Amino acid sequence: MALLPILEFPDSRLRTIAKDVIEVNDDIRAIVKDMFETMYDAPGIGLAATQVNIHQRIITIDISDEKDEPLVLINPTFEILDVETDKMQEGCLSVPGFYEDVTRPKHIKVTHLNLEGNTCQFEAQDLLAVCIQHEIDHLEGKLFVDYLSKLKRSRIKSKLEKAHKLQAS
Ligand code: GNR
Ligand code: NI
Repeated sequence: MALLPILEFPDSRLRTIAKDVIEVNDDIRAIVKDMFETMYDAPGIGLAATQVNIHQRIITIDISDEKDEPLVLINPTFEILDVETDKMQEGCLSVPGFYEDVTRPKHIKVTHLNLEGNTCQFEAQDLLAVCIQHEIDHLEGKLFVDYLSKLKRSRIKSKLEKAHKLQAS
């Protein structure tokens, strides 16, 4: 049982590209358990292993109101099913306190391994599709602030750096 510290922008470790999980074993299942605890505690609707400084392709998600629909995606990939996009206000546990609109494909097909190591596929739309794309971006070293203007991103960076300096002193 462990809450894992969450890296915050502009920490360069958030730019690490995660590696595929080779085998879904008890070590991976222990990481998933800690990630769920960390995500529910934060609280967030999703968490990518990258955010807790574990550079393997593992995502936890729960977009339900009751927080009783945990979803684990190991080695996730997605295909865009529809040209339609959706603009949604996004936030990120690694960019605390900032919320900005991001446009992404609205309808995707996700392929992943489950906790038993079996390949699974499903379609996702709306908030779930947004969340999955946001988390897969993390595994690729990408953050939602990368979709914003340079000016907005640099303002967010300065404010967070200032906050981190205050926290350290
Ligand atoms: O908790 C989160 N909320 C959220 C809202 C809109 C779009 C994406 C997200 S994911 C975020 C948690 C997080 O940072 N996951 O990486
Ligand atoms: Ni995030």
